[in-house]
Amino acid sequence: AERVGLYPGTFDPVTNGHLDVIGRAARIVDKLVVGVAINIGKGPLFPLEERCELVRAETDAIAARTGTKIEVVPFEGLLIGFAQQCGASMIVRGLRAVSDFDYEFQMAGMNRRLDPAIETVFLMASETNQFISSRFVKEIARLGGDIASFVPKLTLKRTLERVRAPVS
Ligand code: COD
Repeated sequence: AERVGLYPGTFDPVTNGHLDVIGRAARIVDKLVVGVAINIGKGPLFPLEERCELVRAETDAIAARTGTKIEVVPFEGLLIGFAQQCGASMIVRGLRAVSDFDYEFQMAGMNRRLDPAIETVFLMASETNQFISSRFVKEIARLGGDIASFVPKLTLKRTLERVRAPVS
């Protein structure tokens, strides 16, 4: 049977850290769904559609390189329900520092209670990409720092446009 993995996140915006995890996940599943959460709570910088567009722009090359199908799909509501809908047998999450652990540990535990058949799998990015976070990318861009080595090209362009846009 086809092994389907779901990599969920906010991707506001997608970074080289996310892409690193996607590349690794693509090597262990037959099909990878990248689930882009609406996540109003986080007050995203990018609207949902644009976050999806930016992820899509980068995943074609990964799909070609690994031979894995990659679908970028927006979702709303409960993650585990979306995972079931996708036919996913695993949820992929990335781990950076110990600081991610507590949140990820609780999330994996809760999701296991909700559906014991879906396994959460943690992947680490390479040393170069390990420390990158969407939150700091946005903060550095706002403060005029150079984010070129943290995000892919299109994301770089769009992020600079957004942080430079006058506040309306
Ligand atoms: N290296 C490795 N991993 C990384 C890196 C990096 N440099 N950067 C990010 N990651 C990992 C993150 O740790 C995370 O695992 C993933 O990539 C996505 O990151 P984000 O920040 O884009 O996404 P999150 O963490 O905001 O996503 C949270 C969800 C939207 C998945 C979560 O809130 C959710 O499931 N919402 C739906 C409602 C729900 O079901 N809630 C109950 C959950 S138990």
